[in-house]
Amino acid sequence: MTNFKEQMEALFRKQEALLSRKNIRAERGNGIINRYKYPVVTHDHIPLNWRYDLNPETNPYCLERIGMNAAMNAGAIKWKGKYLLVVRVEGIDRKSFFAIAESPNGIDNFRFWERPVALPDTEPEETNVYDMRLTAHEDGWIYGIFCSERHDPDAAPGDLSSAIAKAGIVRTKNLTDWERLPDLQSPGQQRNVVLHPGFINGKYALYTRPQDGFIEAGNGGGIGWALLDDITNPVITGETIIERRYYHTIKEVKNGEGPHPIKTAHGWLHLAHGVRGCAAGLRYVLYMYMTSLEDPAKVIAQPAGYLMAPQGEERIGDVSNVLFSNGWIADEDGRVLIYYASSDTRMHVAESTIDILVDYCLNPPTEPYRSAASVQQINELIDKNKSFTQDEN
Ligand code: M1P
Repeated sequence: MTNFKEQMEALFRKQEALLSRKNIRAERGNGIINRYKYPVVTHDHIPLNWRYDLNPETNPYCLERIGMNAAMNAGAIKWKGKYLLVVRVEGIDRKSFFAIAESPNGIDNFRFWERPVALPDTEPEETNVYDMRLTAHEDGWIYGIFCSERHDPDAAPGDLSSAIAKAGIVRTKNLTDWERLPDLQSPGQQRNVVLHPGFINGKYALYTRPQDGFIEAGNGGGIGWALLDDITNPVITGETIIERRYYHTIKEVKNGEGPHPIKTAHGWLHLAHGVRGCAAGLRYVLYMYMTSLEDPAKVIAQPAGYLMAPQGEERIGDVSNVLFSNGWIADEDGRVLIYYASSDTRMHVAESTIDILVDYCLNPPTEPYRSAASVQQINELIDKNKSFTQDEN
């Protein structure tokens, strides 16, 4: 016979050890970002009372009743001095939902609020929701834009995979009560839609990712930019591609804006994901670019290649070889915390500063597009380093 009390106490003890574990800065890598050793939120962080029936009468074998599969792709915001992640929690039933986890320092001790986020359920066809980007907008609201997914009503009989991706929009003043606005209306499908924090010529501004189908970006050439007169009637009438995909780069197949950009004295810092194909499937990496302060749709810096790619245990998970970020926090002291998910499974944090990220964006060579040009870039650096190198062969 199960000793319910003992087993339950052991589960709570084990979880408390995980939640209170101090995170450790990993060894210095390339100087641009520093990873932390332990994932910050995983499915094991999900409160036990969301998963277990705690009553021994109705759960005599002490079994988990509602299983959790992953905790990933979190939006982020600093709010009332605390570091909050709006985590995409995925149950074992494949459905995602949002739940807020809070930390006192941004790098460890993340604990979920009492209940998951209850989004207003206004869209009867909506099957799945995920990847919320949070924006504290100049208008005083905190907006959350997320992917709202449903089965394609025009799918052929028996085709249960074709789906439609739309951008759902909610807003809140307290992160507890959410008002749902109409979904973004756009000519094609949309994922990775992000609200710019300020008005642009009196309009709301969106980073978009137009796509032909549910998976393929197709003719949607990259990250787009669209202005809205009224966020409560969000209709895209014109969209310009500002950050393009290119052949034989890290963003050949797809790219998408991460969190909303961070304002600096030198321009807006952007974090995005780039996707390329390989024999193992799609490979998702994180990269950066900068846009002009005066015109956030004008790209002014594009360091070549990726900022971060999956490494170690990050490489493996439900969808392996993926790093994805839709949340970062710029602290008052210049620190930047980059929250990223690995392989659609768990959340991590990496640390940098505004100054370092600006330097990283403005100084490395830009994309060479050809091997011969890459060699030339390396030779130029070797030449520049001549007087600093002791042994010249
Ligand atoms: O599985 C990797 C990612 O795939 C999608 O991103 P994108 O639309 O850019 O291809 C999303 O489903 C995302 O949630 C997921 O992490």
